[in-house]
Amino acid sequence: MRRCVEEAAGALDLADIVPVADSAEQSTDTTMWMPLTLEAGTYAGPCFIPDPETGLPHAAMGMYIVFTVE
Ligand SMILES: [Cu+2]
Repeated sequence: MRRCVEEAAGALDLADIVPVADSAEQSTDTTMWMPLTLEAGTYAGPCFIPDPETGLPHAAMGMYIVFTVE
């Protein structure tokens, strides 16, 4: 499983992933702002809430963002 994930991520070493923040669940159609002070680097913001029909985390359905702090 880990090998498949690494290949899909383009040789991303999962050991390099460091959690920096998390959030509580929120209601549908709401917005949450999370003030963070981040060091330069590349970050990912995935949603791990499961879809009620498929059970897949929303991230597997495209609900994530990858961004860079310079
Ligand atoms: Cu979501």
